[in-house]
Formats: sequence, C-alpha cells, structure tokens
Amino acid sequence: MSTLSKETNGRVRAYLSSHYIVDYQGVSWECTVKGTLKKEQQEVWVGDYVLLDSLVSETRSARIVHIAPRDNHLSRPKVANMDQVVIVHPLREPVLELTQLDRFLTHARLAGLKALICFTKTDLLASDSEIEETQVHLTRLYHDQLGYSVLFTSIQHPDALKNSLIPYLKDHSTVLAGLSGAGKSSLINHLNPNFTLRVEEVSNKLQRGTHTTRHVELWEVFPNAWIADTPGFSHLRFDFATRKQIEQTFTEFSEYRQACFYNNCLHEEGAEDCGITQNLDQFSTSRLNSYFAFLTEAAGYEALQKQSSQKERYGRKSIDKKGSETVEILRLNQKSRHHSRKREKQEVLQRGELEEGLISLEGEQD
Ligand SMILES: Nc1nc2c(ncn2[C@@H]2O[C@H](COP(=O)(O)OP(=O)(O)OP(=O)(O)O)[C@@H](O)[C@H]2O)c(=O)[nH]1
Ligand SMILES: [Mg+2]
Ligand SMILES: [Zn+2]
Repeated sequence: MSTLSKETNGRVRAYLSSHYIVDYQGVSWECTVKGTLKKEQQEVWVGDYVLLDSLVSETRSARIVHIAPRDNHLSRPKVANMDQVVIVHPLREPVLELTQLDRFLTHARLAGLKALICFTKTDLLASDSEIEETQVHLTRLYHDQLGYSVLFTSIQHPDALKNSLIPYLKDHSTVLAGLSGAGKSSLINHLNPNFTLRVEEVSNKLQRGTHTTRHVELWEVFPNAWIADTPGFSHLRFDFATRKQIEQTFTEFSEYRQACFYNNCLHEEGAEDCGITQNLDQFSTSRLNSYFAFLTEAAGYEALQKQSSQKERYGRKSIDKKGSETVEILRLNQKSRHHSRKREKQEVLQRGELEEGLISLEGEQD
C-alpha cells in the first residue's frame, strides 16, 4: 500500500447519509467505504486523510480504503485533524450563558485542541456602553485570566468581522463549534459572500437555535483556510469524562492546586486543606459554577462505569441461608472465572468489598 501523507491523499469534506465527499487533487469525489473498514468499525470522520481506490473519473466516484492515523479529534461534533476550534458564542439570542461557553472550552481542552472564542451578535446589545462593559468583562475573564484569544463580531459589520477573524484562519483547518443559533454558518457566509449556507432565525419562544446545519462540512472559505461548519448543540454534557479529567481543564486552578493536601483533590465542599476552596475569591463565580456542574456530570459517568464493570465481572445469585432467610450474593461471571480463586479473593479484599453475604468467592463451582 502506498504511504499515506497529507499531500498524496484525499481529505474527507463531508458525510451525507449515504456517501462521503472527499477532496482529492482539488476536486470533490463521491465515495463509499470499503467493507473491511466497516467491519473493523473504523469510522470515517470529516477531516480524515484517506486513501482512495476504484476511482472513476467520469462519475467522480471512488472508494475509501484506508484512514490515516489522526493527529487529534473532537467527538462532539465529530471532526478530525483540526488545528484549532473557534467557539462561536452569542452575546444575545440565545441569551448569554457562560456555563455553555465553558462546556465547549472544557471539551476542546479534553480533546487537546487549541481554542479561541468568537462572541457574536454584538449589535444586539442595547447601547455602546453595554457593548463596552460586556467586552471588558469577558476579555478580563477569558483572555486576561484564562489566556484565550477573544473576538467580538457582528454580521452587521462584515469588514470588521473579516479583519478580526481572517488572521486566525489563514493556513489552518478550523472547526466552528457552539450552540445552535450562535451564528456559525452566518460567520462563513460573511467571511466569503460566495457562500450561502443555510441559516435560520433563533426561536423567539424558546430562545434557542433550530438546529439548521445538519451535518459537519469542511469548506475552503478562502485559499488554504479550511473551516468546518458543524451542527450546533443545545446542551453538551460531560457524560464521557472523569472528574479528574474535568479538573485538569480548569487551568486557573493550577497555581493553587499545589496547596491541596491530597494530590487527587477535587476541591469539593469540605475538602481537607484545599488550595482552591480556601481561595474561592480568586476565581470567577461563573467558572466555579461551571466546574461544579461538570464535576457532578462526570461523577454520574464514573458511577455508571463502575456499575458496568461490576456487571461484566459479577452476576447476582440468591442463596438460602439457614431457615427461611435468603441472601443475594455477587457471583463471578463465567468469563471471569479462569483466574485463581486466591487472586480473585485478594483483589476483592483490596477493594474492600468482601462483606459477609455480599460477595462469595469460596465454594463456587466453575
Ligand atoms: N443580529 C445578529 N444576528 C445574527 C448574527 N449572526 C448570526 N445571526 C442570526 O442568528 C441566527 C442563527 O444563525 P446561524 O448562522 O443559522 O446559526 P448556527 O450557529 O449556524 O446555528 P445551527 O446551524 O443551528 O447550529 C440567524 O437568524 C442569523 O441571521 C449577528 O452578528 N447579529
Ligand atoms: Mg449552522
Ligand atoms: Zn483542592
């Protein structure tokens, strides 16, 4: 097989329910995916570099036979090999919610992707002084304290919008992420008027976007500036990360967490000698609210993980005790029974789970 490189292979631009659009040698090819990739559950994502065969130039159709290893990927929205994510966040319509913005920031950090923030719809603020006040507050928090590049744009001022965004987009692959209705597709349309991506008004009643963009698509908005427009989310939950992973994404904690007594401190209420809870006034209230909200979601994820690994390892069985009493015991599942009994018992003891009647390891039949 020829070696895969960014130069000699196609790049996936879009997935349209029945086929992929792959950019190869400057033109778009309609592609299916080789059966073995599907069997191996290798999913092709927008942004992937792929190797093609069965090229038919008359119909511009081909088949994806190999996916190059990804430099990075973002799972929500699904996109691979991006240089950065621009988090598009509205100042109005839908209402400004900083926790929602923090969700996208934490998500980008978990994916190891550089993020910058583009606040949109400045024209919807009531007055110049409100614009000024909002910009000062958000720049202080997200730029000065957290180190993100922060832009303020409005489609009412397309020249200013282009001037502020284009320097970040040149020679890069950028994914736009954000709430539905934030103005992601509008940004692309105003960066290059040749684009007429579908946009839809935010629902007045619900103050929410209407999920106008339905699939991820990578566009060359101007030469060598690739931008992925993505479907907006109305709520991005942390039901896939651990609490410690969430904690690590709050970079403002870094100089205080050394003072925590425990290495794995999560800075929850009542934490012993905690560098964060003892210095709460050093952090923004909105960021702390976001942190504790995400932590709760991640705790739910951890509990589920624990439960399912328990389920995989143990089944339950009711046994009769003396007289009429029965107890429910955890019983090792078939596929876990090949380990020695001694080792199993040792593991369980280490986890502190061996309580009378709860777990029984002895005397079981294989
Ligand atoms: N007043 C004002 N309206 C804007 C601005 N940017 C976008 N809009 C409007 O906001 C609405 C939603 O814009 P879209 O571009 O469809 O939003 P989106 O983020 O692509 O939404 P999804 O595709 O649902 O994820 C449209 O009615 C736009 O005209 C802006 O800067 N000012
Ligand atoms: Mg859109
Ligand atoms: Zn702590």
